[in-house]
Amino acid sequence: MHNLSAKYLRQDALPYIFCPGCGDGQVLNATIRAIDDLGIREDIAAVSGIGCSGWIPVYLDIDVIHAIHGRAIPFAEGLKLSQPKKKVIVFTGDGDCVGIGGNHFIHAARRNIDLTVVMVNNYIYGMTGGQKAPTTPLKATTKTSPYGNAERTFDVSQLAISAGATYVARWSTAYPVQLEKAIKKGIEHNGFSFIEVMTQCPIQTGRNILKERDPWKMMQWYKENSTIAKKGQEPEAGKILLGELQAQEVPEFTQLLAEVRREFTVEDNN
Ligand SMILES: Cc1ncc(C[n+]2csc(CCOP(=O)(O)OP(=O)(O)O)c2C)c(N)n1
Ligand SMILES: [Mg+2]
Repeated sequence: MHNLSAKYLRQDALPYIFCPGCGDGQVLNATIRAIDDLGIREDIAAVSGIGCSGWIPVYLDIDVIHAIHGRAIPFAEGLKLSQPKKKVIVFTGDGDCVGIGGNHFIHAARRNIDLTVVMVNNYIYGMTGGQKAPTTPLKATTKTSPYGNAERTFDVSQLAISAGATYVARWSTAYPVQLEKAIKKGIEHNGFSFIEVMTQCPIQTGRNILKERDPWKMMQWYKENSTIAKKGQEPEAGKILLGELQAQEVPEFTQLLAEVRREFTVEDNN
């Protein structure tokens, strides 16, 4: 067994529930490498919602809360507020984050609370059998859009930026090194960090949307259909924009809250 696997995985929880070729294992791999590089195992806690992607942190031998569908972010906010020194990382799916959990997501971004949210975007509700999500491409067929999806989609990274997230990056599983670096930067960033990972789901997205179930070919598809953001350069139209999309220093919520409490207490005592 690889030494990082032996060091970080709960051996008694293995084997994974992930299907063969699922990108969730690659997201877990990138996260383990980021945590190991930063040397912060003791200072980190993970929270996830419900969905295949919600299982990503369950295998990590650190403090983990596997919460309820759409509510990973509020659980994480509660944890961060009670233990502000902890670095809290959230694993969520596209349905979990911006379907049922959309309202929590935008408000946590607006507050700029110090969380690192890693969202697996597989274009679909994977765990429940392939229903359309707010990220399902227009006209794509799914179990709940058999004649094609008539809904426009969320660009979730842009939504995060508009709502106030102060670190935003989007990569795909075809860029594991860049993904690990983005997770590291997200953890180090003091504020709301959002990392969107375009991830192959060979079973649901492969069967229903991309009509290609070979995980390698799916990763190639993501590579061919994406473009990397470069300063001063217009991105290629119609492609998925990857790269660091936002990096701003703005006062963080738990620190602002402590400041407001201090000011209030001083005034109250006078
Ligand atoms: C309140 C509630 N509503 C619905 C469900 C059923 N449910 C479980 S996971 C899921 C969607 C999962 O999709 P996503 O968040 O994209 O995760 P993925 O499985 O694709 O990683 C749904 C609808 C639930 N568990 N709880
Ligand atoms: Mg999904």
